[in-house]
Amino acid sequence: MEVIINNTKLSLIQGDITNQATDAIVNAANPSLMGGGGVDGAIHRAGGPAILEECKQIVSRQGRLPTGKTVITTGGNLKARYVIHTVGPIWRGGSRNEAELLKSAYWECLKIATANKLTSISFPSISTGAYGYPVSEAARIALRTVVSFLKEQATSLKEVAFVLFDSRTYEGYYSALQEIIGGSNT
Ligand code: AR6
Repeated sequence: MEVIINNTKLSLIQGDITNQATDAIVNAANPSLMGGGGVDGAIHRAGGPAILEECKQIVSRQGRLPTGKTVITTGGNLKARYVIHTVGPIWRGGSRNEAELLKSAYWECLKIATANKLTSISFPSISTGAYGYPVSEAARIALRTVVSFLKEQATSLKEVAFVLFDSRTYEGYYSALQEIIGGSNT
């Protein structure tokens, strides 16, 4: 599924983000930036040691990455030139500022991509794996944040893709996008 927002294509794809050839892919990391399971593990495996090397340098300079913030590194052996690492919130029932933190993770990725004049970016479904965020709520926040950014901010981005690993997650994002572009909840 795809829609155009202010000259930028927003698309939903089911697949493996490590195969994406966009300028950047986003990693759902943890504050240590030392790798992990899920999409984080897959990106470090596919991209090779150059990514971890740069993450180590960043952490030694600026410390752990707070939730909702981002850093950018090489894409190593990936097709993508860059990896934008962000940390989504751990789901703790919804009253611990999770929604704001998840929004911030997406917004900061779009900001750093724009600051680096990138034209395309791919996102995974941040926080909905090991961090336990319910997919339908996370999808609404993710897509609303991207749509608001594209409507409000000048950006170099011509393409924003969500690369969703399994059909359940894809369906959650598909329903959320239909609801948002249907205009009922923007
Ligand atoms: N391509 C696209 N999506 C993927 C891929 C892939 N190759 N592999 C998994 N997913 P998770 P989180 C999906 O757990 O919830 C890590 O250990 C997955 O099916 O990767 O933000 C980090 O180091 C799910 O839909 O990230 C942190 O400690 C989505 O990516 C922690 O997990 C996110 O699942 C972060 O947890």
